[in-house]
Amino acid sequence: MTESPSVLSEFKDGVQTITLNRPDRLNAFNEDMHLALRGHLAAAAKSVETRAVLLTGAGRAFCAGQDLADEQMDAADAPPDLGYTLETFYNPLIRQIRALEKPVICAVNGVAAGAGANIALACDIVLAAQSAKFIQAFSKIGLIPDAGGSWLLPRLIGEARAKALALTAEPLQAQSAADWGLIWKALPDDSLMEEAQTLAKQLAGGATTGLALTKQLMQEAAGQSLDEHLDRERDAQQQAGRTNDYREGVAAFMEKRPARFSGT
Ligand code: T3D
Repeated sequence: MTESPSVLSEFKDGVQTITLNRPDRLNAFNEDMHLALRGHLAAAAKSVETRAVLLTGAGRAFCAGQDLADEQMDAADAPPDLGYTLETFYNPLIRQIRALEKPVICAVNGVAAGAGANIALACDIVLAAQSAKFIQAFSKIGLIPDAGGSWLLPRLIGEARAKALALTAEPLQAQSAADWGLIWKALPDDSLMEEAQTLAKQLAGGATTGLALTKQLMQEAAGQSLDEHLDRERDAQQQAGRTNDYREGVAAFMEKRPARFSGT
């Protein structure tokens, strides 16, 4: 296991498992944790062996968002430039997750609050422990939902629910999050990690280019007309059709055997 104080990373069966590791602070983000996570995601993006990423948290929380202990101000202090924090840390992180050409699974092991909730929601498939909850905590401290939250939430669950969650900061239980379509599944606490690992391993054994293109297409769709998007599908399918994995997928189907995808 490669270890840094604030983020752990472990490789097995084609899956890079990345664990936010500041449990005493409910895995709240400081600068060190941002930089460590960025480094592990960049390594996962670059590694040919890594074909899926699993993101989770150590201890009882997934992530409580920004470390507010770093944000305390005296009355005499000038107001902070939070735009800088977003531009330097959160925005690159969300872009990095969305651009990663491999599936990113998030196992939300406990409370996900503030930017912590929205980082989870930016992942491709979100599983959560039944005891976990999602909190758009920003309004409680006078902020707006960041880390992509004000974009993702209305798209995932509609404007009415998105606004209510953001304006009230009411916790949303994992099962309701799943029922609303905010996440993929809520699972019993004691089976979350096993199921997340099984899913990540399954995706790591998939046709990596096809999965990456699928992710990209889904993400682009909201900003395109059907006409534009049909062209994008044509180009992506052309690319997928040129992979070894497509050849293998068709051969495996015809030979009535499981496909052995190489990720090429
Ligand atoms: O730069 C910028 O600020 C811009 C970017 C902003 C992005 C954001 O994420 S803003 C939103 C920041 N997050 C929050 O407002 C959430 C704050 N935390 C909470 O509301 C609660 O802790 C939870 C609902 C997440 C969990 O509640 P509970 O009762 O299970 O735990 P707790 O007792 O509140 O927390 C346990 C410990 O973790 C506690 O420390 P202690 O008393 O044991 O020494 C608490 O202070 C600490 N902790 C929890 N969240 C944070 C935190 N410490 C620093 N920062 C936190 N965000």
